[in-house]
Amino acid sequence: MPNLALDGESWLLVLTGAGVSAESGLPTFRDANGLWERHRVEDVATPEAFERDPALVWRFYSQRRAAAEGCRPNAGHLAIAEVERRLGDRFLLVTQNVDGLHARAGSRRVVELHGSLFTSRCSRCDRDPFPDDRLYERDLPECDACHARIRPHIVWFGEPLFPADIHRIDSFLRAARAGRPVFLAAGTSGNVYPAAGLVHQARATGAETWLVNAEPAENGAAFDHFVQGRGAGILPRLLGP
Ligand code: BJW
Ligand code: ZN
Repeated sequence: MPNLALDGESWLLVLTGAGVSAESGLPTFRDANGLWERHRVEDVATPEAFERDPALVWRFYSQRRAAAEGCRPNAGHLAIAEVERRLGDRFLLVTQNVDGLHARAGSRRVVELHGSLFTSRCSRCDRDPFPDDRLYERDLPECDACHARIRPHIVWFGEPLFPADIHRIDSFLRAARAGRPVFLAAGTSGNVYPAAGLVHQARATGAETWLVNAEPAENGAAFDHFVQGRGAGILPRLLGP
């Protein structure tokens, strides 16, 4: 089993996707039985879907809130939290997952690139996003300030990422040039951009690039190393001292 051999010079940027939470019991998106087998993306994960049928979108995200609350971080999440404790500020985790499992495993330097299941915001005014773990079926929430609909704080297709997140990733990669940058993607199919382009950005800073995934990824050709298999088994050994 390979090991990243991280040392006092290493700077590690980790990108995770749904495959990392699969062994906690949460479905991925694009596998057989994945979320996109059971729901049309255009019905539940676009701003147009929310305009058209907010109750359907809230049911989808309420079910996912309940599912995420009912499961626990696995050995992959824990290994990622552990390596952060060793590297400190030379570590950054970028997750496409909205399930909150990395934070529950102890990760602190986390960018939630596609938002969070447990945060909501107004769909119209710029009132701050707020923590929210309620389940909505028919009585949908409205903004206290402007009475527009409250929506999940999720980045849907066709929506831009949060500028502060992009800035944080760019700053980390710039700082990493001072040492030995390493990029690791885990449990992601490499289908969704801009996240799938992060490997190219990391390569441009001179990073060595690793992929851990159950199957070859769409953007797999961009990685120096591919370790095929399950995250919960591989990550503790790959990231271990
Ligand atoms: C295991 C495992 C185990 C299983 N161990 N492995 C450039 C080119 C082409 C298209 C575009 C482009 N740039 C932008 C686009 C459009 C679009 C896009 O990428 N479309 C593609 C699908 C073609 N991107 C966007 O719209 C993005 N926005 C944007 O670009 O804005 C630009 C803009 C600028 C200015 C103004 C306006 C716009 C936003 C993308 C948002 C994605 N949102 C979603 C849903 C919301 C979150 C949620 O509800 O959870 O995010 S889509 C969905 O896919 C979700 C995920 O985070 C994301 C990635 O999926 P992930 O994590 O990779 O999961 P899977 O299922 O695909 O893969 C899991 C993998 O794990 C599999 O390979 C398994 O084998 C593996 N696995 N078990 C290890 N145990
Ligand atoms: Zn409002």
